Amino acid sequence: MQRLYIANKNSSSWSMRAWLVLTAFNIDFEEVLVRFDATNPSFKEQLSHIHANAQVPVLDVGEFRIWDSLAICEYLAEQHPDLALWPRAKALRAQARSISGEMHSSFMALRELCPMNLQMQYSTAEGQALWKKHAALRADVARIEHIWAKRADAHAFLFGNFCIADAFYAPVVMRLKSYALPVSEQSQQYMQQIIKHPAVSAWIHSGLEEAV
Ligand SMILES: N[C@@H](CCC(=O)N[C@@H](CS)C(=O)NCC(=O)O)C(=O)O
Repeated sequence: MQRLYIANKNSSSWSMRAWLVLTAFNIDFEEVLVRFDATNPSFKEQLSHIHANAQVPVLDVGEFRIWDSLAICEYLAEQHPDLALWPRAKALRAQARSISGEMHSSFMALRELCPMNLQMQYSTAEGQALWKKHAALRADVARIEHIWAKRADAHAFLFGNFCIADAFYAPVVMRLKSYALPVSEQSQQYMQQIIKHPAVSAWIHSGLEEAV
């Protein structure tokens, strides 16, 4: 069976994306979690044995390994044409790929200033302080809100049903929530949709249970 190597569910946002796609679409896989914290000083060394780039996620499909979250999702979409991992309509699929690529390569201020940490309850004041101080953070969130606002149905996922693009934005939802960053009502509706999704709730549940 294919095997997905991930790090802690509390904090590994890239692992979360690939795991969510496999789980949301009921694709069989075995999960191998390599702990990334003070209890495991050999984390990096362990990762280097899994793949030379020493990062997670890595999907081992038997014949070969795939070492990038977006490449893993593209591979899964190719392997399961029967499942709508990307939207079926060509134009929507192109948009979904564009915003997933944008997530993959952008939003550095949000990623650096607000790391994913499911167990951390920041006070509103902490989030507000970051918000006031960093124009780049406000710009990242404005762009993300613009992307989310384009969805056709405010009560659905980005392209109707949950797809790879939603998995890519799920860790963003976690960050906006933990740091209580000020977002519109419309964005909050999307965040609720993501949090309620069974695969996302399962990930959050395990992340909250993890020893730190
Ligand atoms: N572009 C990579 C990024 C992977 C990445 O940065 N993974 C983090 C965990 S969330 C990692 O392995 N960090 C450990 C390190 O870089 O030492 C992907 O999309 O898979």
